[in-house]
Amino acid sequence: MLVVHNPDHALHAGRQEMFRGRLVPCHEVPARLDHVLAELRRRGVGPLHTPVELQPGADAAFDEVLQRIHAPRYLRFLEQAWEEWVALDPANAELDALPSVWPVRGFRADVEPSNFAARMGLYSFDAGTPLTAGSWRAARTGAHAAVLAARAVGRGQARCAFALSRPPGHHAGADFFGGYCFLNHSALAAQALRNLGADRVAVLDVDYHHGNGTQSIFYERADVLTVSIHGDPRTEYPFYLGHADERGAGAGEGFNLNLPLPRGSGFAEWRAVLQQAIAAVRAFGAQALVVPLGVDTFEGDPISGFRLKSDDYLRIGEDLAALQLPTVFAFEGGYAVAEVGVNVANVLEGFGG
Ligand code: SP5
Ligand code: ZN
Repeated sequence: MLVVHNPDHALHAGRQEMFRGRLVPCHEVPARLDHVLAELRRRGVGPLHTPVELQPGADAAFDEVLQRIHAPRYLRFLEQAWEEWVALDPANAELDALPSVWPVRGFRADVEPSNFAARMGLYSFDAGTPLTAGSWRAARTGAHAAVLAARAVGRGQARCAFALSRPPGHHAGADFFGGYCFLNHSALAAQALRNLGADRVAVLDVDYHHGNGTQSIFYERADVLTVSIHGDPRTEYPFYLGHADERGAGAGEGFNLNLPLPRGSGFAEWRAVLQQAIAAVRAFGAQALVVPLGVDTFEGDPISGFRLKSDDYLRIGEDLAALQLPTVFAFEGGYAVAEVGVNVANVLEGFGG
C-alpha cells in the first residue's frame, strides 16, 4: 500500500466552527492525521511518499485535473481568500474566516459580488468550515497528494494507494467548500485515473456523511459511478442531498447510488448495504476504484450516529479487496481522535497489498 502523505496538512488548523449559535472548538484537527500516520508507521504500512513543495504550474498535469474538477473562479477565490479577509480588517488575522450569508433559492449565484463576505457565502454551504491563513496551501498540497496517489495506481506502479491528507475532501463541490472540505480529493483522484486511461471509475464513499460534493461533481457523467453509504440526510448532515431517489441526471442517469441508513445503525446493517454498493460497482464494470475513507462511522465518534467497532474496519477492507480493482483510498472524516489511526489502519490492513 503506497501512502502519499500531505506534509502541509497542519497549516490548516481551524480554531472554531459555528454550531447552534455558538462557536465551538473544531472537530477536524491536525492530530487526526498524526494519529493515522503514527499507526501506519507502527504497523509498517508503506512505502510512505511525501510530495515536495509544489509551486503553481510546476506539475501541469495536476493543475489540469484541478481545473477540470473545480471552477477556475472558485480556485482563485480560495487562493486569495485569506489576504482578502485580512484586508477587510487587520484584526481579522487573529480570527478564522467563516461565512455568514448565502445565496439561497431564487437569489443570483451567477454574479460574483466584490464584497468578500458575500463571495465567501457564494462559495460555501455551511459555517462549520473555517478558512485560515494556511488553508489554501494545506488543501492544495493535499489535493496534489491525492492526484499523486491516483497517478501511481493509474500507471500501475502501485496496486493500491492511500492519500493521507487533510483537510478532507468529499463535501467540496466544483465551486463550493463546506463540511471541513475545500478540494475534493476523491473526485480529483477519479479524474486522474480517467486521464490515465481507466474508462470507468467508481467512487464508493464510506464516510458517515453523504459525499454531496463528489455526487454533484459527477452527477451528469456516466464515466464515474458515485456510490455513498451514509446517515439518512433527513436527520443527518449535510441534510440537503443524499436521498435514495437521487440517481444521476442526463448522461449520468443511473450512475449515482445513495444508500442512506438510519442513525443508530450497527455493522450488520452497514455491511449488508456495503454488499449492495460492491454489487453496483461490479455491475458498472469499474476499472478502478476510489474510496473516500471516513471512519466517523465508529461507535465512539463525537459527531456521528453509527455503531461500528474497531474490528469491523478490518472486514470493510477485506470486503473492498474482493472487488480486485486498482484502488485509491482518500482520508475523510473520523473525529474520535485517539481511535482514528487504528480504524483507518484496520481498513488498509484488511484490504492488504
Ligand atoms: C468530512 C466530514 O466528515 N465532514 C463532516 C462535517 C460535519 N459538520 C457538521 C458537524 C455538526 C457537529 N455536531 C456536533 C454535535 C455534538 N453533540
Ligand atoms: Zn464525515
